[in-house]
Amino acid sequence: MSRVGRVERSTKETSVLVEIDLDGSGKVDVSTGVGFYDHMLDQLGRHGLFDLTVKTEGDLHIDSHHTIEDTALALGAAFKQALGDKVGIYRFGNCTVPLDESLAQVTVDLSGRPYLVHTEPEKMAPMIGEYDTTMTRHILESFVAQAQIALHVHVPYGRNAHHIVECQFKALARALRYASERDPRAAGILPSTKGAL
Ligand SMILES: [Mn+2]
Repeated sequence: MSRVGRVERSTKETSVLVEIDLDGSGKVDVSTGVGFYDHMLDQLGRHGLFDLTVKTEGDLHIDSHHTIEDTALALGAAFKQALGDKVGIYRFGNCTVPLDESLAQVTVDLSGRPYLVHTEPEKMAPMIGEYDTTMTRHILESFVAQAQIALHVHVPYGRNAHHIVECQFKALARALRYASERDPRAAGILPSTKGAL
């Protein structure tokens, strides 16, 4: 049974297409028009071992906000769709990833309930190319709201903005991979005592 999600989202501000295959091999084809964001989505697919296609055309003449946010919303929705009934998955995942001087700790529960806890260094360069670094939290909020997962992301220390953001996406990718992978001991079992996820 394939675990794929496909979401198309069109507004006056953006048009987004996201396709994700949770059981992929990290094949990524991403274009949002925001170079650094493409680089982050590339990390997500590569380190999550998801096959990921993202095509976003947004109102970049205003700024990159709508383009980044709407892509994250569609990505969250596609991820949820791909998870399907969640039978036989690990459900929980965590990963800690260093990138030189920066460290990201990510823990996820594919719980069906949206909740984000996020901390990162307050002092950071405001922009990485066209990417506004305050958007990282906004991306995570948007993804969580649509994917309906509990996500805790912490960067206890870090100095370089590129590193601080990138280690978060790498750790997120791995944590999502571990949580969404099939547990060979749990075939046919829904990982919840409540009987619903
Ligand atoms: Mn917004």
